[in-house]
Amino acid sequence: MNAGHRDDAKRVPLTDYVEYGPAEMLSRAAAFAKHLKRRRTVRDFADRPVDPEIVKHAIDAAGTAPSGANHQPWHFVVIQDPARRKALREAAEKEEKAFYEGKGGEEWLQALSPLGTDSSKPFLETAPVLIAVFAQKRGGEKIGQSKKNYYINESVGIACGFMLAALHEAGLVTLTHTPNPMKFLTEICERPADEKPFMLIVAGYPADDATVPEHALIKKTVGEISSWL
Ligand code: IYR
Repeated sequence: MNAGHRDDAKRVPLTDYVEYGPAEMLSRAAAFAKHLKRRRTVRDFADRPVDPEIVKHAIDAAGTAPSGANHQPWHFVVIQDPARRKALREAAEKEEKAFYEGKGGEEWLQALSPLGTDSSKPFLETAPVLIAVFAQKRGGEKIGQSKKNYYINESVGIACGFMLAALHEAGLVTLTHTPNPMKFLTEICERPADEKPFMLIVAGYPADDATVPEHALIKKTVGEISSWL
């Protein structure tokens, strides 16, 4: 009765939940927000290597994201091979050049202007971690299945958020990069044609002289981004 689920589907006890006392709960919530507020999108990367185990943990964290029907409609390609990275950079910079030379349209280019981005993407070759995220139209809760997937963008978006938080927690800086269009990733990453290239996540150590745009420090307040009815 009122359980919010049917009892005939096989269920197991919730054993992973830990309840904190009210004071600890509050301080954890505050500390987590404070920690995430220190995250910055960085475009100036050092070429220092990162332990691949850290990347594996970040993928593990991303893979815990909630997803439509628990189909986990994502695949992460860690691109290490220098030849692939060179090809990727060349393809991305070609698209970006067209974008910045006008294809993006006046309003979009004006919105980006305070970020100071342009078509040069050296980090695609120099940053130690480059992960291409793919969204799967078909799949299932197990590898090899080909059922229809649901809420694909929402699911993969949340997984990317988890991954960014995990990399930040490990002490790395990150960049979400979405070359537009990014169909070229399919071939470079050897993925099937029915998977959609979703996002590139770049991570590593910041360059010694790394800077971030002042514009990116403007954040809306809790009062501005929420209504309590
Ligand atoms: N993909 C381009 C343009 C770009 C678009 C948005 I929206 C940004 O927030 C940042 C950049 C690029 O990566 O330069």
